Amino acid sequence: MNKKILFSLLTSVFYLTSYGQLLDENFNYPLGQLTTNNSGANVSAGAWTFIGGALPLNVVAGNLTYPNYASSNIGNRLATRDTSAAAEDAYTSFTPVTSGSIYFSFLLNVVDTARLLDNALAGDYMIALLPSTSTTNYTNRITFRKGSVGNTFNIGLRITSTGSTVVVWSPNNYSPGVTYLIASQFVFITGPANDSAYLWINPVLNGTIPTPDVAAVQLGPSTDPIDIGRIAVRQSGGTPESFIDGIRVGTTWANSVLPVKLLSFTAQMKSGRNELFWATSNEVNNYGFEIQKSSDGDNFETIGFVKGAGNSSQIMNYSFVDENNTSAYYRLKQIDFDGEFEYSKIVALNQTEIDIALTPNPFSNSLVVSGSGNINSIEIIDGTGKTCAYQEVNGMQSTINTESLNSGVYLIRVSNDYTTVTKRIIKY
Ligand SMILES: [Ca+2]
Ligand SMILES: [Ca+2]
Repeated sequence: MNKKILFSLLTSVFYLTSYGQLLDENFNYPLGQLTTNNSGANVSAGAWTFIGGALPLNVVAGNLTYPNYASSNIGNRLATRDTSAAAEDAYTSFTPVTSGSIYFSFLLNVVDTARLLDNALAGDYMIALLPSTSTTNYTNRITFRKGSVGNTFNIGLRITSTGSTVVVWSPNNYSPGVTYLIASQFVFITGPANDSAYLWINPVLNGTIPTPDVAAVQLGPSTDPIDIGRIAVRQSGGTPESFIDGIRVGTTWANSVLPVKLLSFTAQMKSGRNELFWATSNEVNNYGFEIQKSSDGDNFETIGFVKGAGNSSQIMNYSFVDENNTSAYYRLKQIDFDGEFEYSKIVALNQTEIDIALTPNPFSNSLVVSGSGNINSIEIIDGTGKTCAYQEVNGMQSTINTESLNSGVYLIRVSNDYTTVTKRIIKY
């Protein structure tokens, strides 16, 4: 029996909307100058603000990619240059954070180490955090200098440039032409001149927070920032020509550096029930998913729970069956073991087309009408438009008595709450 009802099927690829996620910058902009600097193209449409320096930051074609990183291979990328001339610095803003931690991560691919400062020196910084009202009080300065062997570089962390803070260097030499994932944490600590910062280079992305490569503490007498609300990209004579991409900022490691990446979320009405399917590509600390349903897309109730993988770098497939096949909105509430949670986008499941099976056709004294969803009514209409038979239905299948009909061609009209389908039938 051809028993099929077609319904709308919505599929999308996205990340879970992170609780605690403050910025996800993939440079998904047209190519050209990032800001309004010197009447520039402003391809970020004001998302980035010019601080100073003439030679502009440019969005250029191509992407940086990094396995299992959520902001990999999206949009375009940012190009920085090495120059002794004044070059543009710019920042972008996010909701200011005043306590706890702030994490940020980005992808870096250095093109040329030629102009980097000698490794006996303190180097120069290229990315840093800023308070929400400052363009000068840089914090968590991600700093570069020449490596200990030719054509390599070192990466270091300097919490500020004031007071007696120093750059703390990773001991490793890094190479041009390789994309690195760099992550950093700033920690607000009660009391003056005592905040701390951490740095990771290529952290493992399939577990809990790894041990940092570098730790730095604000030594004073400088003043700790009152808040952090901006991240800046900076160019100077001591920073490398490079590509930067995939800048993420958040208040937790799991929600900034490594969110659960939801590859797909699909809903379909099938066989009298609603089926949900989703897949993740990496999970950290994932307790599981509450399945939430709504009739209006606004007020959701939890109708089920599916256990998560905990920690995984594999593609994980999940499904859930809602036996109630009404039109509905669905979303997932992904919950971490520590109780933090985030919602997926909403998938709407609306019945937009009904397809029915009529057995037999041509028919004689009875006709079986089948759908895989509920049918509310069946109506048979003759060539003059007159209703010859009508039957209310509460179910997916019904048999209608057609003994009283004369031989000939009719239309059958099958309806439910959402739609009506009309087909041609013949009585012999
Ligand atoms: Ca990108
Ligand atoms: Ca402090």
